[in-house]
Amino acid sequence: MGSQWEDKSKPHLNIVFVGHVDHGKSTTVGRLLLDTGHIEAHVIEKNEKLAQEQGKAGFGLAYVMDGLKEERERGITIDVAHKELFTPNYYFTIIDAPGHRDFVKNMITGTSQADAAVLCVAANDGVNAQTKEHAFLARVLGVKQLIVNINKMDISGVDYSEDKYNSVKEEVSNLLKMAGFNPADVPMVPCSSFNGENLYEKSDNMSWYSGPTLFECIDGIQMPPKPTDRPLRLPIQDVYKIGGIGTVPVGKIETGILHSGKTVVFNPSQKSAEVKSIEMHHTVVDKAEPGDNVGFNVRGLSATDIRRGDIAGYSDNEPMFVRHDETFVGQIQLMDIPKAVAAGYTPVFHAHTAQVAVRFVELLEKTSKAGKEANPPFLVTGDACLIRFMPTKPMAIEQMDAFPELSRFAIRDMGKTVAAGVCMKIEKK
Ligand SMILES: Nc1nc2c(ncn2[C@@H]2O[C@H](COP(=O)(O)OP(=O)(O)OP(=O)(O)O)[C@@H](O)[C@H]2O)c(=O)[nH]1
Ligand SMILES: [Mg+2]
Repeated sequence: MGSQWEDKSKPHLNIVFVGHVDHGKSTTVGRLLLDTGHIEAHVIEKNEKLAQEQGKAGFGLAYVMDGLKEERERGITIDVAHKELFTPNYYFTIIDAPGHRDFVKNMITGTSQADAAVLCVAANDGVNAQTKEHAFLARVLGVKQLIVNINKMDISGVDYSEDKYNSVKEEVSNLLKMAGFNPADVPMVPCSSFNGENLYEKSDNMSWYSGPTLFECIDGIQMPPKPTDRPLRLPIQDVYKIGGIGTVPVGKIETGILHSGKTVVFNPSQKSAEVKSIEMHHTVVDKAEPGDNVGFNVRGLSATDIRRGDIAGYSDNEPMFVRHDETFVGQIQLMDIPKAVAAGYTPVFHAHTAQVAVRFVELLEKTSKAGKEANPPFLVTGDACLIRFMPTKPMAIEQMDAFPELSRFAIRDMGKTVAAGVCMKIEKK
């Protein structure tokens, strides 16, 4: 079934749905697609019948996105799924991320492709562990525009209460401030995705709310101007070997323009190659811009010469990287760390598409509620600190003042995100 707004020449954006497990991300996506005519009612009816047979009544809408057998049996999203959504202004690719803490890695992959995000927060449950973690990760991974769906307004105990909405809204605003978003720039919509209230159709049960629907917020997204006049930076998401074509790295352009026929350099692999052709949405293009997800064919490199975590640029302004015998100074905010950490701590850093174990070499200056402290012996949850770091292997990262979009990182340890930070200064040897 085609949408009334279908037109692939409209500006394209990737939008990811994130938030704590069970807060209604997949249901929101299913409901949006249904109410806007992207899928037909009988599909949902069939899904709902199937869901009921599996003891998962109510999951008919979520099944639109949760297609895997294990997802349907467990009633959770495990891997990211993609769907097209057309609005009057945009052509979106929707990315539905899993909320379960065991699958944050998949959420990271999905979010690193996204321009915008919808954070779903169930009104009866408020801000939870992965609400927090996903908000921080969205910021670190370069999501430029955020929209909040305060969901499940229909549920017993919430009963469409404006007071309940306001208290969750305040809780979310505090979180967003901590994560580095300006809450004033983030629309928040009280919804019931289960019933389809304030998603596409307005709600009669929340007459106290006069703002836009979730669909209107999504259609009204204003993206910052594309940094086309900056040097090329293209973080590599994956590298494929395709029979008859050759080596095809894929990724999303952060800054600059990728041109067919020009030579790119991949760092930290330090390999160069000519771009033979570029493909976007299965169409060959001559050039691609910031925000575009591309696959491009390079001449003379094997699929093992370059890897995920490399950044491609041009040789007149190569992507920066820190070798394993070099250091960089960064400012971090500790979100949630089970024990105190000190110099020597070596968790995994996620920056753009790279994942590298990085050592805390020197704690330079701590900022806490008590004020500032030089060379603190250890750090705990809530502290912020300027730290000198050393990666265990070469890592592409940029300074905040040069490429803010590639300077941010998340720190993960023992299966959870413990801190978020930004690279201030690279110390080359
Ligand atoms: N009452 C009510 N229930 C909802 C609403 N939205 C979702 N649900 C229910 O919440 C449960 C979880 O919904 P999902 O859409 O699978 O949640 P999710 O956020 O995608 O979960 P994960 O992907 O596993 O993190 C299902 O039983 C839904 O029917 C809502 O607006 N109101
Ligand atoms: Mg889901």
